[in-house]
Amino acid sequence: MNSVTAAQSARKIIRFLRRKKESLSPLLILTHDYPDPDALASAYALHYMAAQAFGIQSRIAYGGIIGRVENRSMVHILKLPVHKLRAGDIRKYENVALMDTQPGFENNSFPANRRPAMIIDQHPFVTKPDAALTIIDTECGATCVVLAQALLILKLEIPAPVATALAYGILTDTLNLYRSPRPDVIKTYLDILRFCDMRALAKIQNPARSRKFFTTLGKGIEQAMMKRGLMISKLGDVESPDLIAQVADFLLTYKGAHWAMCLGRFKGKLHVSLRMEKSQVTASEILRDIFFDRRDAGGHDVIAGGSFYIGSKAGANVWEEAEDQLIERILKRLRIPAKVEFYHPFRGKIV
Ligand SMILES: [Mn+2]
Repeated sequence: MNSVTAAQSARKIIRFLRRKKESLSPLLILTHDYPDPDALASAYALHYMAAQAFGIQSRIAYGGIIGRVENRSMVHILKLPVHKLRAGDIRKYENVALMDTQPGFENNSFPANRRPAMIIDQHPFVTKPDAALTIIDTECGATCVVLAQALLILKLEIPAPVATALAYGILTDTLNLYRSPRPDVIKTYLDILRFCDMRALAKIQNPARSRKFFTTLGKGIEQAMMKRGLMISKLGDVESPDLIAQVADFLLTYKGAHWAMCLGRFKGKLHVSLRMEKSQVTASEILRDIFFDRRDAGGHDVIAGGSFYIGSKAGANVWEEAEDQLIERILKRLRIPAKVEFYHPFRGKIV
């Protein structure tokens, strides 16, 4: 059992920044690719704290794109100073802080042969990562809880955009605080909430959705197939990997679905999202078990994701084979008998 509190981790970060402030500036704060609200909020809070309390200049960068419409509206409404990672960035910056990810994870653009200055993450590691400061708190609910604690401990003024980003990061990563095992997670959220812009938060949570979102969701529903509480949907090519996660989230809400797995193709990679109802087993462990390389998957207790390269010029049969293999493996892993047939719950006559 992990008995660390967010405050203990936060104090470690503060001590580290205080001790290293001269040598850390300028700092590159790198999130995982296709950053989610937690990664964005963590990076933004570190960026703000480093400058305000320690005079450390930093730049926030992310690989991939910000795909999910809520996340784009978060960046837009809160005016988050985040930038797409440029080709020379990692070479240029001696100091890199990895947020909500770790070196060696497939989900970030950090080279495996470099040692980051800082790692602040909540995901269980496969091999213990090495950095000047490593904070991995697997029970903090969201990585940004630790950063929020640091701001509170420093008694820094917390501007509304920073607080709003943190609150949204905590809400999304903990499924509205449902998945927050420790009382200090809820306490941190409540402490931050009074600095929030609630109007901005509501706007971020209810963005206007594109036609692409609806057509992808429509395809996800049409393609959905079910077998003993496991719902699987193959989306084919998608415009952004975030859509795969969103469709998986949605399909899991179907009555009787205990598991939802969505597969989608994006830029030569097969992306997989796995969602589960309860967490007697860990979703990320299951996804790792069925992947060909365990390092390509990660996540939490009820949410997991991963991707691996198939090839941008690969033929349809190569993609299908990889998808079918994953489906075969998840059935085995969940001990669902092969002889039970899949059925399409949303096809056919509507009565
Ligand atoms: Mn996170």
